[in-house]
Order: sequence, then C-alpha cells, then structure tokens
Amino acid sequence: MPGVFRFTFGPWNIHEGQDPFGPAVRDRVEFSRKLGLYKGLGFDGVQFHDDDAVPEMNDLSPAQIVSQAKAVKAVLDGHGLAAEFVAPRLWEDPRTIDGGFTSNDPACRQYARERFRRCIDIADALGTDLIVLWLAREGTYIREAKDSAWAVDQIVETLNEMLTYHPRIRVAIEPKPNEPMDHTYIPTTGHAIALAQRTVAPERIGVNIESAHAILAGLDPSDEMGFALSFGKLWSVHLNDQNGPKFDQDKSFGSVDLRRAFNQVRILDRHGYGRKGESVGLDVKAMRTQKAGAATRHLSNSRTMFLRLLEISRALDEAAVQSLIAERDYEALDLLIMQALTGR
Ligand code: XLS
Ligand code: MG
Repeated sequence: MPGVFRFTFGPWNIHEGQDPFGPAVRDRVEFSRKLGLYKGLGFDGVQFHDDDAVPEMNDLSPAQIVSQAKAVKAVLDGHGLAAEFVAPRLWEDPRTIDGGFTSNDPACRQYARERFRRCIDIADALGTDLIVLWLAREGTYIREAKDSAWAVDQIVETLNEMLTYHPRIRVAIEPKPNEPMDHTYIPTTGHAIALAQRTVAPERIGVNIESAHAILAGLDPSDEMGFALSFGKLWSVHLNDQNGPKFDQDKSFGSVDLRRAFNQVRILDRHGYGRKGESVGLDVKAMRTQKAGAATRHLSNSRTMFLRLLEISRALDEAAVQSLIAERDYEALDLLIMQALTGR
C-alpha cells in the first residue's frame, strides 16, 4: 500500500536567522501570523514545542496552562489545522543546564519531569496523543561528568512515570548524536527502540527520525527509517538535509543529496507511511542570508521536492528494477536510478 502524505512543520521553522555568531536578521513573525501561512504553503498540521503553544508556561498553574492550550486548539480549528505533536522544550531553562532527566541535581531532575507532565497536558488539550522527545542536553561534554548507565536508567524511569501519568500518550524519541552536547545518550534510532523495550509500555515508545541527525551519526536516514518501520515505530519524521558531519544545518529537503532524499521518500512510500495518521514533518530553516519576504520558501521548496521525488519513485519501471535485482546487476540499477533522477 503506497503512503499517504500530509505535511507539517513547527513555528520554529519560520526563523529570524540568528546563529551562535550573530543576531537575528529578519523580523519576528508572530505565532498567530505563522498559523495563517500554513495552508498557503501546502501544510495541514502544526508541530509544537510546549511553550510555542503556551508561552511563559513556567509562570502558570497547571489549570492555566490547560486553558491557554485549549484556546490555541480553537485557533487551530479555525484555520483547519491539526496539532501533530508537542515536544517539551527542556534545553533553555537554567535548571536544565546540565540536562533534564539526567541532571546530577535532583531538584533539576524534578523540574524536568514536572515540565514533561505539563507538556503532556498541553498535548491533550491540543488534541494529539503524540509527544516528541528530543533529548537535547541528556549527555555530557566530558564523559566523567555523569555515569552513562545511571543516565539511561534515569531516562527509562522518567518515561515510565510519563507513560503512567497519561494512559494513552505515545512518545516518539528524536535521536540526535551531538549538539548541543559533545555526546548525547540516545544517539540513534536503535538506541531509542532498545530503550522502549525497558519501559512499562514499549508499544507507546517510538521514534521521530530527523534526516540531519542520522547523517550526523554517520548513518543513512532511509536505512534508519527502514529500521524503525520494520519495528512499527516510525511515528514521525523530520525531513531536511545536511552537508556532512558538522553542526545541525536543517537545510531544505533534498538540497544537498537528491538521491539520499529520494531513498527516504521511497522507503516511506513503499511502507505505507501516513496510513496510520503519521505526518511528514519538514524540520528545515531558511538560510541566514534569505531576505524576510521569502523566508518561508524553504518549507514549500522542501514539500515540492518531496512530491517530485515521490513522482519519480512511483514512475520507476518496477519490473525492470526487479529483474536487475534478480540478475544482481547493480551497476545497471545504479544507472537506472540516476537516469530517473536526472529526468532521462
Ligand atoms: C533539534 C531538533 C528539535 C526537535 C524538536 O535539533 O530537531 O527542533 O525537532 O524538539
Ligand atoms: Mg527535529
């Protein structure tokens, strides 16, 4: 069964252009204005950080948080948009300097768990059962700073607490090997899926695979996706592109390596991705040099490339592909794919 594709992005993907070396270069676009841009760009769903939905949530009571999130849900409904997931933003607060769940300070660990619970409440109010968990600072700059076995146990215990806190919530871990940390504890899809097995509800832990994160780990994103698909655990994707192992670039999908992008589209399509309600998230950022007026083009361009590569994948002569595979003539198969990608 072929895939069914609906597209999502997060408000952080319309970005002011600041980087670690320089300030914003574009005006801030208000969240309410961003919501008005989704449909025109070809997107049907919104990915949230908890405080994208409820800013300053640390200053609010749990009841106030839920009521603000419900108000956001009404605005989403008005735009015909759905919330795909909510992710706890656990990397900006002073209490998460040394990580959240794996901080060496018990009071900081407590804060991180509390924040996770509030994030789950927000997801509930926005009408989604999916939480994405990017373990941003759950790692170290130097190995001696934390005990890595203890750290993994802390993550398992936290997940157990959350799975118990809400009986239906599902958590898609978004693995990333580094940045901001030197090393992060759950760096790959395999780690995330192994971790799931240690929780009280393994069937409610899956993954969100980001192309760039897999590339940073030296892995092929489409094979990572295939691994997760084989386990029935691919619940979201963050498609983008990345020029080698350096900082996380969030480049437009397909803009570095078209064939690598093609293979991501192909594996998703061949395994009916989207038929259980999964979305195609595009975690892309406009270049810092981009002028404000067109700083949403990276989103529509990424979607356009996805759909173009989907067309190419579906138009391949499958009989020819199968016969080349049977003959083990991979040189001819290589050429067939390159010809398809170059339009001849
Ligand atoms: C950062 C991540 C982040 C997550 C959501 O590298 O991609 O944006 O997708 O928390
Ligand atoms: Mg991401």
